[in-house]
Amino acid sequence: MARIGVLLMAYGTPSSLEEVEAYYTHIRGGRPPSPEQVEDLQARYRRIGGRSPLLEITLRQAEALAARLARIALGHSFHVRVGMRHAPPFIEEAVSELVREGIDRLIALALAPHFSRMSVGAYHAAMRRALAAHAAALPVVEIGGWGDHPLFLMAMAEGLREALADLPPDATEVIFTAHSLPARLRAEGDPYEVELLDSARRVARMVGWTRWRFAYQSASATGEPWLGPDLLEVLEDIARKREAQHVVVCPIGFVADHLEILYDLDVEAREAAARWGLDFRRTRSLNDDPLLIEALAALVCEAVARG
Ligand code: FEC
Repeated sequence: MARIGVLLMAYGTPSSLEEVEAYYTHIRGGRPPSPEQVEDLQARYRRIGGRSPLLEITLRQAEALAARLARIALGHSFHVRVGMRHAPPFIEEAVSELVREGIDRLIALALAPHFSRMSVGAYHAAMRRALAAHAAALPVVEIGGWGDHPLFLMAMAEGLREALADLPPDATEVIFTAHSLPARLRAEGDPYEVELLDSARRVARMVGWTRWRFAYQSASATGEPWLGPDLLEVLEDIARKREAQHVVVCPIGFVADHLEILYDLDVEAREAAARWGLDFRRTRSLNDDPLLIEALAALVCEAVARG
């Protein structure tokens, strides 16, 4: 019987407003943010109740995945641990724990469905560094982009169908969104955009919805161009051209409620839409939706079969 470690990785969130500065410094690769930047970020957390639910939701996803894998078993024992990129419990701590538990192989799965060198690639790099620090020569399977997984697409399509249920098709625009990244990735041949557009196209087709477009959200002010169009520009454009009265945002690049959903969409984009006279809705986040958990379990089983 093999002892299989499953490392579920997500972005990470500060546990309190006092932790925001350390968190932000970590995101910036060790460069401390200015006091104004810290205050601005703390203000966003305050608007969503003081903290983000990301860690709790990721732990729930891990618990549900562990329970599902225990039922499948395949003659193995699965050890599911959560490792965050920018806040405790860090990826490094989770890897140490799994090594201590004596796993004999590791499956690394980022809770971000679309691969980019700067997101999922960086999660895997952190995992590899942590393993190297233990001189642990374990077989590792890194699960790459999984935004084309049928169960993930079905879960997203179900949420979109629910959100559209009472809306008139001729006055409603669907906007799929994902976290923006620096635009230089395009020239580098990063698969992020292609994978995102493919997911959006498939979900729209599953729901039978033709009035949709894609926008990026949550870009940082780093002084370089980021992938666009930005969601707020798209909302303004729709309102100015009177293309729709209702907009439904489907954040297809995310699988949990967190700051970028609860503030960037539910506060910032909603307020902007209201200023422009648009009725704003968004699809529910998957969180621990059984279909998402089933998708994650299937990805792990495929990785076991491969590796
Ligand atoms: O709920 C929470 O507390 C955490 C929410 C959160 C998620 C998230 C996901 C992604 N990010 C991605 C890329 C970048 C790049 C930078 C960047 C900066 C921030 C900041 C905060 C933040 N991100 Fe994030 N991200 C979340 C939160 N992100 C806070 C810092 C303040 C700000 O800029 O707004 C720029 C780093 C730099 O300055 O150099 C790049 C990507 C994702 C989606 C994939 C994933 O979940 O990993 C890509 C959730």
